[in-house]
Amino acid sequence: SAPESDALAQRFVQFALDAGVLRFGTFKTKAGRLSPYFFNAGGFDDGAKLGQLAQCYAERILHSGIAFDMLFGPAYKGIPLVAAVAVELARRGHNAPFAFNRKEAKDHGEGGLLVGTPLRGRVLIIDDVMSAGTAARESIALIRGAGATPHAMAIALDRQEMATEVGPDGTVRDVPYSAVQYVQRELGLAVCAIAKLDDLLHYLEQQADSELAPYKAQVWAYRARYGVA
Ligand code: OMP
Repeated sequence: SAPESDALAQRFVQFALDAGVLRFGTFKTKAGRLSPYFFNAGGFDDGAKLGQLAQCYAERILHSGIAFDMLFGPAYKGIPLVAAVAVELARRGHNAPFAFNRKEAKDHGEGGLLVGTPLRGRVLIIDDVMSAGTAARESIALIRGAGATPHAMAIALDRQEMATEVGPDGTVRDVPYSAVQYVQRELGLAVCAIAKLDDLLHYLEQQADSELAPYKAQVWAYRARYGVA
């Protein structure tokens, strides 16, 4: 039966499908898994789509009640995201400073790896997708290194799949919890996602007669193989 969902998540799944950001087929993820779906946030590639995406983040962040003193967007994909979300939060009466990082340190001018307001206080990380959690760990280390507190994370999609870890012998293995669960339970951050795999499944369950119907079984099978409770 269809997993539970909410109106914002369902609107967002529809929006991502219409924008071609969410696609079905055969894709290889960063962790090397063959996935029947892929979410490419780079496809929110015009002003209207980026604005609509920012509205979804702002709505999820404000409804979740997460506290924050500033926003951080990890390079590269998090940079336009954090800027757009900062504009939308300000429009809703929650103006907050923001910063982002460079991947390469500059050796002239103002120098350094960070651009924007110096990291301080409770930082809310704005990122696109969480699968195995590699990107999240990097942001958290960077914020701690700057003396600020990685407090929360807002993402567009939580794939709700098993995180991986490297064993003592160097082999990569699956662990029975997701990256989001790890970041929440072990690192103590609050995490909110506009949508998650369960919301996609809820959406597919409503599509009995559409051209998406054949993908329903594939996505369920992927969840059975790699998903977490
Ligand atoms: P982790 O760093 O392992 O959590 O994976 C997140 C990254 O995976 C994203 O930043 C993307 O580079 C990529 N990704 C997507 O963008 N969309 C997906 O649907 C799946 C992945 C992925 O490779 O797992």
